[in-house]
Amino acid sequence: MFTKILIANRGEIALRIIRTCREMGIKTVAVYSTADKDSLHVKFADEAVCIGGPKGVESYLNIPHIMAACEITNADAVHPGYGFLAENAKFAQICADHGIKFIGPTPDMINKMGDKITAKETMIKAGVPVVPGGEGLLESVEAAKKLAKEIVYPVIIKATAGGGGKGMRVVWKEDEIEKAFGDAKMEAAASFKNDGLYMEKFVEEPRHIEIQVAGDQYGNVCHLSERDCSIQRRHQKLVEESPSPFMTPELRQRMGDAAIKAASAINYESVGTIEFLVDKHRNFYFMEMNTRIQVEHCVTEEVVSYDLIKEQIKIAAGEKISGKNYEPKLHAIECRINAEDPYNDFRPSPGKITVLHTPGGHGVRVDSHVYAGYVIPPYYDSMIGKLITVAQTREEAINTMYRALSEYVIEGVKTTIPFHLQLMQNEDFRKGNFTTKFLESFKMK
Ligand code: MV4
Repeated sequence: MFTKILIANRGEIALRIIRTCREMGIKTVAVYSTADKDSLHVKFADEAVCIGGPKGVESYLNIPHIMAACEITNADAVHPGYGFLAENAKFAQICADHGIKFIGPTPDMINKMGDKITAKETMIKAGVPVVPGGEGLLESVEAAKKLAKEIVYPVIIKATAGGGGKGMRVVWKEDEIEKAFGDAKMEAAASFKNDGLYMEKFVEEPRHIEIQVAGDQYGNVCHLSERDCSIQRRHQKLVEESPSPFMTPELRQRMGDAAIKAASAINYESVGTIEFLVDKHRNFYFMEMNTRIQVEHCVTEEVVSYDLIKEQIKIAAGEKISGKNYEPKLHAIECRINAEDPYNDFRPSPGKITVLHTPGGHGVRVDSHVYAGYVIPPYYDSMIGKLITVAQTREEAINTMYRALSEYVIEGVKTTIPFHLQLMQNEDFRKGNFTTKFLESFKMK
């Protein structure tokens, strides 16, 4: 097992990783930007190293500075968390080259899933269902028009280096293709320095359901059931839950099998997530694989009783997993509490938290790095923390969530708490009657 892990991240996930390391008897090193000098991850780690200025590129994305911090603290492994360098194959390779274990998959696995056309080809070969579409890159507007006719409108143009909605355009008829192709290409080039595009059939009003997987260094792969992430806005998830209210035992069997096939196809090592689009007929299609721990991993932890960070560290240290799959025994919901104003188009609201009261009680978990007096810097994402509730049934988990949200007091900044309170009372949400389009028509009262 490792003796000292450097955490190349900040905020709640840095704290989350420090907590598990403490329980495992592993020493921790925090790295921080000058904007984060008063952060809890800095105070709670055994050691802390300042790695640069406030901007991501100056600190949490600054590979030479992070490697120097590893060197001076003698860390034997790096945990990248999510975001920043978590899916950066170059960083994973540099760690390997310096004899430092990157707690995650190999650079080759990151690359295979990072390029969406390659990922899709890999899935087709493995027998995992994918959205019907063209093979390979779209070479021209003419080729795009020809292909769209074959696929039948509506179609969607996506960036091969994409994910998260950037460089993506839905096209409903032929006279929109030229502009969509040009716009997507420009956006992809600007966002990823890779303007490669591909096309597939546009699945209307899908649900976003993802399967958590884990694989070890010996070829064992298991799944830990699903999370429903359909409640999102502009590709930002706001609520996640497990099990999905749309799930059936038969669908879980099929999606679980497909997820295991997907991870096994690249000999996946570490914890990861296979994202699927699910249509109203319960047809499902591979969308992408996330080769990292995700923000919403907590709902899975609560329903299957499994510390995913601990498992991820054990896998990286060369331990075997049992290989058995996990079924949800309870129901968990997570609300992302962001410093954003839900009455003003979710505009970011950084600043000082003047008053803080955190909820507690039966079935309540709060993963957060903030405290009264903490200043939320404007440089990073606006997440203040995650409120997770767990109960025997979905209805009880929602009721506990409503109660916990009512207890949560955060003053000084605007938060998404009022949004979540209204969502928990929404009839369609309570019935489990929602798709990824749900929030487009949701209005704050
Ligand atoms: C799609 C789709 C419909 N059909 N692909 C959004 C982000 C990126 N990961 C892929 N996305 C989508 N791909 C086909 N063929 C709809 C979306 C999509 C979406 C997916 C999951 C959750 C929310 C979404 C919101 C809008 C569009």
